[in-house]
Amino acid sequence: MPPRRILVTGGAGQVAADLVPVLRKLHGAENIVAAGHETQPSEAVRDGGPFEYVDACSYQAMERLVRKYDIGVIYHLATILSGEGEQNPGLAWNVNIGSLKVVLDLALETNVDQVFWPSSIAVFGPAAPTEDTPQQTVLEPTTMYGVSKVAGESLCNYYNIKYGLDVRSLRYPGLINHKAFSGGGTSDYAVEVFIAAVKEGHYTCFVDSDTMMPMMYMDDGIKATVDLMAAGASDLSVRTSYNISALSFTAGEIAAAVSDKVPDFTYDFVPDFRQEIANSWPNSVDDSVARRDWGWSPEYDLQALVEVMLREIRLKFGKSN
Ligand code: AKB
Repeated sequence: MPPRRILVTGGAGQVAADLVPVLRKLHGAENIVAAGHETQPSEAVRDGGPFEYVDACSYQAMERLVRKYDIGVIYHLATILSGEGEQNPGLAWNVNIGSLKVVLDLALETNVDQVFWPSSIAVFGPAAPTEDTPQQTVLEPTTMYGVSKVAGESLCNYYNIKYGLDVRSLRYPGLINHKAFSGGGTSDYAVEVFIAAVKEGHYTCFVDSDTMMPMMYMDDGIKATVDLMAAGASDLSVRTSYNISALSFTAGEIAAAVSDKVPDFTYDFVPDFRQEIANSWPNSVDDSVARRDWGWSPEYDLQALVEVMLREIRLKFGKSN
């Protein structure tokens, strides 16, 4: 039997820039179809295997793609993030929920038998415990992004219970990477600080210095995604979405850690509308269920993350500071 072909939507996005090359290495480049909407993908994603443009909210367009490549697994990464979602709540709802419904329905109608969908720490709101937020707790988000992620988690769970569809999901923390930059997220300051330090020598952070949220180096996020998808179905006790955790630090702590390694780097804090979003999210989450069910554990601590990010960002922008 030839390997099942995999479709990755959101192919021009932050997670796909790292996930697609890993999947191509694992399963063969020709078996991984990346699909993006309008924005330019990274060169590696576009040139390293099949790439298509698609509107993931269009059932017909997605069906054409799934049938053309005889897709068996979908990583449905297309999403509008929290900051952009607060500025255009209608778009966030339509894209985040509309496209997920398309993917789940399409899976039932075609040969797709496994779906991955990213949720987020944004499912938690101010009513949830702030420290070590449990897997199961009150979900009352105050952003449209969070609302769409709670609804999406319930939809995934419903398709699993009602139709037996093998849908798997992670509540991603803020993901820190260097291959493609997200844009539109609230956790983006933890990436921007590296780019600004290397390119400009100064960063004005859009949240206060004592703002804390769960964060993770992208390699750990990709490992979690691949490991969850490879886990035995009978080991999984959660079909909404798993908490995963790696690091928690304040905006001031990450800026100081970068400043330790970049001479003359200066920074200040001028909060904008994203402060309120960040304030509504937890400081840390409890991922003991993911650890127990499928052996999740992260590898990167803050020091390792700062080292690799500075090395890669310097390489990317040809700087040696
Ligand atoms: C965002 O900031 O919107 C995302 C997330 C934490 O889900 N990176």
